[in-house]
Amino acid sequence: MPHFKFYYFDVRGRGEVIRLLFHLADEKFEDERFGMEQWASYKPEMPLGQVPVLEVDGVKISQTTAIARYLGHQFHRAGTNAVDCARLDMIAEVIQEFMSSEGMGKFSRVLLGMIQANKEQFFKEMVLPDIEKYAPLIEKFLLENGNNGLLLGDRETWVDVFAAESFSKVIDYGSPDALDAYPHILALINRIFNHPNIKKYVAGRKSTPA
Ligand SMILES: N[C@@H](CCC(=O)N[C@@H](CS)C(=O)NCC(=O)O)C(=O)O
Repeated sequence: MPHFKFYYFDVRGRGEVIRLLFHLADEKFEDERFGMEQWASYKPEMPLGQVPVLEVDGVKISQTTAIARYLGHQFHRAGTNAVDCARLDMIAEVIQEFMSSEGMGKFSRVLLGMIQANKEQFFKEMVLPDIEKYAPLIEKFLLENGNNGLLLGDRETWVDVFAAESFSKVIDYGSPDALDAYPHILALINRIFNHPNIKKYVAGRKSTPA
């Protein structure tokens, strides 16, 4: 296995999916966490001036989906043929759009106080509409796969982890009932976060504001 070093802020944000993929695979990585006050010294070293970034034997990879897809292949948590890989990419793009959408894209910065707004009101007025737009699409893919709590096939892939982490944030930081209308997404979250490796990591994880 290569040496992995992962760079991200000391929050879940966009980066936690990568940490979860390492824990799911039970693979070691250096988890380099930093605060906003240290960011200026890291930023010039990052390929796109942003994080998350994964360094693989000294080579830095940026963009959440590129890193997660790479780990999916590395840890055999990807599709097993080109069509399945493309279908997983399609679903991952939907999740990435959700994470970059008008409300959801800003929600972490609201939670961290970087955008001044009332958290509850922002969630209700800005994030809920994004959930209503994107959650039905994910719900449909889950149903099409046979209602086993996974998006494709019968083994957890990197995209299942990406979807579970992204949607669980609206429950954990928004409202506990935010996904009540989407039982298949709830089943996916339940399945991923009850995987023994992930459950063990989350049980010992410190709580963060975003
Ligand atoms: N499309 C990128 C977005 C990355 C991104 O927005 N990163 C933010 C943190 S979540 C960042 O690095 N902000 C600091 C900056 O831009 O200076 C991805 O998904 O990785």
